[in-house]
Amino acid sequence: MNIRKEDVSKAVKKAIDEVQIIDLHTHIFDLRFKDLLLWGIDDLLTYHYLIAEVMRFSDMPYDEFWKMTKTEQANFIWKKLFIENSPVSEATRGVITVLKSVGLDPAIRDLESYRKFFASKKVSEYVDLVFKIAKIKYVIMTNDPFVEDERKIWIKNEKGDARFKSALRIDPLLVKWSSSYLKLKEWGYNVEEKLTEKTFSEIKRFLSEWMDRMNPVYMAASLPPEFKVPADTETALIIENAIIPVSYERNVPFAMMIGAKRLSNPQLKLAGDSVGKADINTIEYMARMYPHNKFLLTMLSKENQHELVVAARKFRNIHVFGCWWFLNNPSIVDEITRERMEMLGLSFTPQHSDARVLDQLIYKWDHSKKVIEKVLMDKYSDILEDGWTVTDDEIKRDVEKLFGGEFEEFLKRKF
Ligand code: RAT
Ligand code: ZN
Repeated sequence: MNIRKEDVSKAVKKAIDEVQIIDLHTHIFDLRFKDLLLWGIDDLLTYHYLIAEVMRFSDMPYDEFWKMTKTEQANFIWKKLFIENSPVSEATRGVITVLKSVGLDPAIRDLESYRKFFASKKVSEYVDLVFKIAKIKYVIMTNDPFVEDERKIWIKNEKGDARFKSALRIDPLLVKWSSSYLKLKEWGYNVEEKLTEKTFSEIKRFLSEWMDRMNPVYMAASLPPEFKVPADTETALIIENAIIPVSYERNVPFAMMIGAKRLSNPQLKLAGDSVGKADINTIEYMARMYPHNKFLLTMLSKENQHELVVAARKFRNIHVFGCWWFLNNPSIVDEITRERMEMLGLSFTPQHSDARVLDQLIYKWDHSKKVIEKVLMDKYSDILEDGWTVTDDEIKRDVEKLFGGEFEEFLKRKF
């Protein structure tokens, strides 16, 4: 039934509230990975986004912070960012949203009682609870075969939880070849540091074997602002001679997450990465040169967003996803989502969570959904104003596309 103008908000809200989300990029793990799955209040408080924030309110030497136990770090962060200051940043606000959503009272500000609540939970039940609250259909993990703790679980070939799909993360191959080739050698691949034909074919064998093992939805790498293809660099040569052919043969898209400046402040460790503007020519070159390949794209710099959308308009083998990391703040999600919708319609995925802690699925989605809802309401209002009509079913269809449906369609297409 056609919706009246004044009822559009309600219909969009309902569709967004009910949609089952496909979360394209996270760092959470299923239960097979035991301690690699982070959850609960102490993991929430020691999230690297909060570590970066807390150090701004302190002159504690970095080493001293890293020497503390996780509980001590969490106490410190709680005191500084929640008690001595109001939690108005996006990452602190997220903790409050989680507390409230799991039924705790943020107003009591009692860290010990929150700890007791999480200690009483069984992790398997808690996974179910978080998926239920956040309304997640499935998440895609980040799976790096070069991380020993992960690798040893994968090689057991145990069956996982269908709600956790995998993504084969290949940063070490692309950005640390001088050490990664030694690992490949150790694992029985006949490679040498020099990028010979034999080495490319062994890298391809490595990727294929890990694809057999992980059944990944895509291959992914986070790449620096200076990322450039074509070029006479290890990164570019490995991409064009190994990643691109395997990605095509196996029909496994290559996700490029571009613009992360690693360890700008090494003292902050994982929290020390920064951002830089990247060169869009590389993306257009790859999409043009390899029209039968599929590319998932997200860029970290706000300054790259407009040209990325334009590139996606030119190349249908690019699927743009997410407001990544430093962009995942309501004001920026709002702007970028409008920009994308105005130029791509519904042919993109506005958001992924990047959750590192299970519970973050709740707040990252809660906050993003509120913004996406506003954008969509405005867009429907504009066309209704001019006499177009929409039905409940059409709104539901559109919302499902934005929260993973269009991504799945992209995966099915053959270019
Ligand atoms: O958002 C993050 O947590 C970052 O540290 C990165 O993990 C980034 O998302 C990545 O996947 O490289
Ligand atoms: Zn990530």
